[in-house]
Amino acid sequence: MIMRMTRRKDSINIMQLNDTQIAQFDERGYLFFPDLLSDDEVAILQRATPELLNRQGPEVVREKEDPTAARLVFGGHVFSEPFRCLSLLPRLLNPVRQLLKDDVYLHQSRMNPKQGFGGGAAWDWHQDFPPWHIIDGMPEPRCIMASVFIDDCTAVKSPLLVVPGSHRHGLMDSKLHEDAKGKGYSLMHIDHATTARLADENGIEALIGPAGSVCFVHCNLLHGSANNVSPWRRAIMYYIYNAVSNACTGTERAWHHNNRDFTPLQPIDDDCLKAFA
Ligand SMILES: O=C(O)CCC(=O)C(=O)O
Repeated sequence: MIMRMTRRKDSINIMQLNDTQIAQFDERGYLFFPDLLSDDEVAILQRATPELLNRQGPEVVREKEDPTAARLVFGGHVFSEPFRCLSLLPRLLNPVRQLLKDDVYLHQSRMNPKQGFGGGAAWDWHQDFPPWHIIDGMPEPRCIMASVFIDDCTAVKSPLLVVPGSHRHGLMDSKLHEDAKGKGYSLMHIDHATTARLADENGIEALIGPAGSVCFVHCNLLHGSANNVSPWRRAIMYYIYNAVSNACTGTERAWHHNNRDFTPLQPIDDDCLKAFA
């Protein structure tokens, strides 16, 4: 489903979702905007991406089959000024605050570069909320994953797959994925029978769109993706915004998994990325 957001340049606070869009998010669990960032903004973010991917340290989870390749890079909003600015754009923050009816802070950010030629391995079907609830002590599923397409996400680049409406089934039984054990991240997959039942009821949709598209995804929406066997990278930057009144109580995990700074984020100038041109 393709949406457009009302965007006027004269005020950073004026971009708002309308009632239909809010109702669609509640019904389907996601809202997709194919043209939220301009080509110039995308070029700036693409230039800033190698710095994230070349990072060494505990914030980087590596691909099982190729330890030289990053599978996830957490915390980019702290290491990279363009990605910090992106997280504070009114185009992202305002819709999230509207949908959650609260101020928000960043629970985590992570880039999934999904490298080509199979370098970006599959993600089994899962909801994002279970580990945040079980490990980080996030009380309720009042959290949204703003997924910013850094590269084009086409049908051949193993796009993110979602089961529309599955978030309405609440927290499903899930198990820590074998690949995540001991790696510091927390993929918990949903069993095949449940996935099949929900997919039969609701279908599966692929999130496809040009670089600069943004999808706001409910944290209980069932999603996954296949190996990227194409030659091309398909990077997505995920910002996990949590309602301030839903702050996590756990302290077990590092800041890049479970950020403890609950200060409400304030939108900055919607054109701020241009300063990096
Ligand atoms: O980007 C992808 O292919 C999947 C990532 C994902 O499911 C996640 O980060 O929760």
